[in-house]
Amino acid sequence: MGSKLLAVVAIVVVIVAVVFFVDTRLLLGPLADRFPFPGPEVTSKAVLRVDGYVDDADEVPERVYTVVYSVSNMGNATAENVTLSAVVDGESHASHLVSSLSVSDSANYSLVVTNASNALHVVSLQASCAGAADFYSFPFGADVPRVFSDKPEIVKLFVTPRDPAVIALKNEIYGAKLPFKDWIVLRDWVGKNIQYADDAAVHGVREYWQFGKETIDLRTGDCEDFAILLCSLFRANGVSADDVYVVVGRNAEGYHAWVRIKLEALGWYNLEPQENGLATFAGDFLTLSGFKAIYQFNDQQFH
Ligand SMILES: [Ca+2]
Ligand SMILES: [Ca+2]
Repeated sequence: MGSKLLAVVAIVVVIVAVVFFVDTRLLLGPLADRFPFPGPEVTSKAVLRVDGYVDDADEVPERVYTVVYSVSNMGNATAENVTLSAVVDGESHASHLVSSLSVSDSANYSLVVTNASNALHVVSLQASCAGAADFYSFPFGADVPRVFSDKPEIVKLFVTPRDPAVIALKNEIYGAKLPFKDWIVLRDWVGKNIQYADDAAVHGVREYWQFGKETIDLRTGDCEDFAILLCSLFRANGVSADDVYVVVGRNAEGYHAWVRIKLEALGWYNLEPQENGLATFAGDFLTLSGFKAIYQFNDQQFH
């Protein structure tokens, strides 16, 4: 009886492990190729993407900045009646209506910001049409403050799924992809390849939030740096802004930051980015128990 029970437990453990850890597409892919099941229907859909940067900065004495921005259709169907707005420091600077945007086409614009102060300015671009929307923010004029902040427009800038360094790392991690689920592969890389280091030891200040690109270069960081990089990687990998966040929280001893992700079968899951893939479930639970969330954010949202 005892050995039968053990066998049942072992089978259940294997099934649970397969469901949560293994990417069944990779296991079933070769089978599906041999026995062609009816595949998913190809749907036609417009997919919008906004992009922008500061092209020309005449800093002294007038502080005039030229912001170049665009909306592109990355989907496989024409986008009709696309609205695009550019907001600088919370004030609308321009809005456009593109009646028709063909597949792979872009509409390009620029605006000039005059008499900008030497403080931090934030540009927010938003595009939408029936069935598609995109949003992107970026700063100019001054360095983003690197200390703990509860200002949504500041903290959102730290999650950078469009940074070429983040995208390159995501692609590099997949170059050596094992048959595990995407979120396990990405968290495993971050947990194994980024070493913990105090902000004081690396930057000489008590608190210093690093952009994902900086953590990739340094290969060191503390809690928020791990969480910001991992959240940026998840977003670069296509996880919706509704489904993954950097969480800033605290317990009796102090502040901590981690990642919260919505998993298919499991729902919301708190993940300790300093741990590798083996820590999934038990390790995450032990490390994060006792912490209470203060706020959560990604590049598009702040709650
Ligand atoms: Ca820190
Ligand atoms: Ca830091």
